[in-house]
Amino acid sequence: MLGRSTVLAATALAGVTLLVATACSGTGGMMNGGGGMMGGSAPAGSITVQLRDWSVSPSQSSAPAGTVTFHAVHPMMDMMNASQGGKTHALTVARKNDDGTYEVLGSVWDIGLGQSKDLTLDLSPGNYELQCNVVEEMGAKTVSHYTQGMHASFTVTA
Ligand SMILES: [Cu+2]
Repeated sequence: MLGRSTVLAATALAGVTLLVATACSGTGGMMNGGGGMMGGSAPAGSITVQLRDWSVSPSQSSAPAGTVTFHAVHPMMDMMNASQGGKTHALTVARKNDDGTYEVLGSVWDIGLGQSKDLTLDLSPGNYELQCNVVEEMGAKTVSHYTQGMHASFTVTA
């Protein structure tokens, strides 16, 4: 009697373990709130934005108005440049106003080497800029990622 219930319990436990393993492998970034350790997988329909020293490169430079998800990636290959800064990057989506000023709509910060974070926004038609606004103190000098070239224009169409 005792032996049989032990076997049943073990079988049930094995089933649960298998379910958990399947759920994790399917979602990637789930374990740490969307900041996948190894880059994470891009959500369906998202625009991948490569953040490197010193460039911002979206997989497409425009999107139709509505909900847009940016999958911001700081690729492992960027480690070659680590000595000049760029330990972490960030992604800010800013709308460009007619008077030349920018209005920040959303940001994700602290994207370390090999990591990614997602940013979902509801965008209306217009001109935008994708920016990395990280500013680092490198000894005596201040390194602004934006000034180094980390920005790209982005268009939202009607
Ligand atoms: Cu940066």
